[in-house]
Amino acid sequence: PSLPAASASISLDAYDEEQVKLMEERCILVTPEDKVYGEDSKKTCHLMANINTGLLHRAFSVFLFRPSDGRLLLQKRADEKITFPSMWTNTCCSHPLSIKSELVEEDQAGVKSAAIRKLPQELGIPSTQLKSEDFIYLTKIHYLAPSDGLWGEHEIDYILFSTIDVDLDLNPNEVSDAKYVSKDELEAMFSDSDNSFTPWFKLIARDLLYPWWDEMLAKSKAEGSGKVNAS
Ligand code: DMA
Ligand code: MN
Repeated sequence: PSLPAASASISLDAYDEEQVKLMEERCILVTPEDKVYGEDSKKTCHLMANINTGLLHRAFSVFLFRPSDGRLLLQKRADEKITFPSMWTNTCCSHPLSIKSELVEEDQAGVKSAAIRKLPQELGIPSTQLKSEDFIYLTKIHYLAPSDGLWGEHEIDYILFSTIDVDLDLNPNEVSDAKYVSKDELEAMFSDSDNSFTPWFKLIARDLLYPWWDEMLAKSKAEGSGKVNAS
């Protein structure tokens, strides 16, 4: 990729202070083959001017299911978010940072560690309820999506599934609502034009989610926990 365009000239004054601070985080720059070659700020990585030159970074998307009924936990992004505000999406998304522990590629340990950092920060899940071995890595997807013209996403996104019980205490600066949904309830939400959804969640839901979800439900049943009882 060519060098990113200037990011210093784009003002963040109009945005939420806490979210502006997070734009200083150091994201991991990767090639389309997901080979790490550097780092840059979250701000630089999410400006469409830079994405249009090929700038690509590493991310993760968590899908958390409730063991008792196999329902998926969705969140609604806070109005304060700079990219894709006020949209419904999967449980939690963010970026592994360019630090030693989150750069580890063996067993996808780096992205799992980033997920264990962000689930408490966004949803208030106690860290004690989160263990690396409870996250299953499914695949990674390369996608590009504009948000509002100025901002967008261009990522290699690692998909992580987990079927665990958690307590929630939403951080209103990140998440304005959350709910557990069955497949039918999710379809009903998609059909309601009052709801908007992030482009990556729509993409994953359309192409990938349902076979995995079915397999997860079947496996929970087969394991004889007898706990999952989804319609
Ligand atoms: C970025 O999510 C990651 C993906 C997969 C879109 P985000 O905008 O929620 O990141 P953060 O929570 O760090 O702002
Ligand atoms: Mn991103």
